[in-house]
Amino acid sequence: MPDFKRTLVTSALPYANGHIHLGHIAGAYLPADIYVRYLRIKGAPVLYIGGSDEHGVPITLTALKEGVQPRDVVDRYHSANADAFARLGISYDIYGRTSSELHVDTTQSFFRALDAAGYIHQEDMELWYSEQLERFLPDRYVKGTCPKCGYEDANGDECENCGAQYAANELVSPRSVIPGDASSPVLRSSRHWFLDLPKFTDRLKAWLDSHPEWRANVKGIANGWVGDLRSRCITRDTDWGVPIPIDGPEAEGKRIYVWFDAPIGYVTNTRQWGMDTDRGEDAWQAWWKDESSRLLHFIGKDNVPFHAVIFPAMLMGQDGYVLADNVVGNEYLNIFNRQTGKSEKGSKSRGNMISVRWALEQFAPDVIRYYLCAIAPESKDSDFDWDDFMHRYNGELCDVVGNFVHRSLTMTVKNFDGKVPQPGAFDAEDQAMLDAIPRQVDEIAEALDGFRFRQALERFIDLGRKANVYFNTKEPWVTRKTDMERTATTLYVCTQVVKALCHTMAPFLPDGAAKLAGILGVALPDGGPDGGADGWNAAKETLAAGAALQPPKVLFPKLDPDYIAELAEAHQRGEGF
Ligand code: B3M
Ligand code: ZN
Repeated sequence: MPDFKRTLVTSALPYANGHIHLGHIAGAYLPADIYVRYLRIKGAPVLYIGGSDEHGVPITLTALKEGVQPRDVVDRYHSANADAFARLGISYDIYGRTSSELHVDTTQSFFRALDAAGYIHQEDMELWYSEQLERFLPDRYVKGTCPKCGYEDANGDECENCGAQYAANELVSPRSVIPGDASSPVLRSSRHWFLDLPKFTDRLKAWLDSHPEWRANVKGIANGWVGDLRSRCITRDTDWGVPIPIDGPEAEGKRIYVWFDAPIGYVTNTRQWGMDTDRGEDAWQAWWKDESSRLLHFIGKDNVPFHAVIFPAMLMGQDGYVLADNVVGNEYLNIFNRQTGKSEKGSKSRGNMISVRWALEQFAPDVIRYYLCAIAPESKDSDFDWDDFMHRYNGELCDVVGNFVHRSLTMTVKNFDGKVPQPGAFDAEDQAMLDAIPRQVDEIAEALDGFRFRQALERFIDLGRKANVYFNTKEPWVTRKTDMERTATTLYVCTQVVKALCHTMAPFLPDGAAKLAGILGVALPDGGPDGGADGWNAAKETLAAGAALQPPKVLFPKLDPDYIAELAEAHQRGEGF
């Protein structure tokens, strides 16, 4: 792997047409945030870009159904989602918007550059049209019967049931979904712009082949696409979107397609960040156009083709852009239904999803972060299950790590005047525990470097398990009555483990880490775009005897089973949003 000077991390831009939910968090946001926080504490320069996706049919349809303007919809959900992310501790450097003026500029310059390089052409297409409303019905504005599987509620461009994608005119028995539109859609010709994806086939293949380390699920989807590339329509008949940068009647009533402009939002938001932070208009280029910059996309599985094929082609078609070094795609978070005893697909329309804002009304951010990382759907789908949620959090984070930290610090503060005790000679068990610290810290790092977040968290808990075994073997509550030097040595060793736990929990559990750092009086460096001190390997450094400790507080309060049962019932009634 080349030596990268900086890392640019992106998380998918959620549509600003609804509240973000735990499925989103487990897929594209928490893993990215953990990774970014890990780089920050290591002192590696990193920039984390996010924002709202504010164009496209999902937004205009919501506006239409509510009888408001698309602008009203995106304003509402952009701020609601920015707030939910912030409260959960998803630590973006910027949470931007694709409805901004700057984004029009970035998108149009992509379009122009690709057009000038010969990668865009025009074609006439047959599209559904409403004679009653005198407008085209792009994508989800029409529903009908799937030409492949016969599903009767298929969208105009794709079938949710079988996953098929098809041309509009293949849809059987189309009907308009616009309220009040009683006419039957008819086919009408419209001229559109297409991106010549087949021209990128060889380069895309070579690039994908150069990344054997990517997750199998992502590689599989990407290779499938690259094996069968067709030109893709990148414009739509709509008035909500980035205007096509072409003068003339053929562009009238048309806009750039949302999936062309959305990933460009990462570039726009990097530009915006540079200006907001007074680094200048060109600051974004160091992140996007310098070979020593590493680009990472964190996304849900359904977005893989756009991040591992189409957007990379859009970058390849211009000069100087870096390509993603990894596309970390996740599977889905399902919901375990306690009544049926079955796992079901989580979705807002089924009423079984849990929104971030609702979850934050019930739990501290660290509680949610812990469970979603513990069950992260990395290589296969996973289930959100209330019993499992309580048992994992209470049984692992509270009982193993929280409990060890609390009893170690309480005994130390009480028996040694609020200071790290002076140890005596180490016996074999002390030494084994001390030796385990750097090993375990490196193992957690190794998992994080490989984007295996579940495993990283398991290794973190494992350090707590080892520490509890040590504590129980040494019985400082017994030796305290007979052998103060022995007790001092034991608690000195325990304090070193507590310190390592503090540094290593920081990427996963930022609030717990900050509290604990305050108690220990240690600094947790939090670098950023310019990098900083290495606070990760500082986990292996000793906390000197004599260092002052603050009285401990409970880091991770336990969840009450009755309360969880109540919430599970409320969720079952559909109140989780
Ligand atoms: N808004 C789809 C989604 O929210 C789309 C992602 C854009 S990423 C550039 O899942
Ligand atoms: Zn189908």
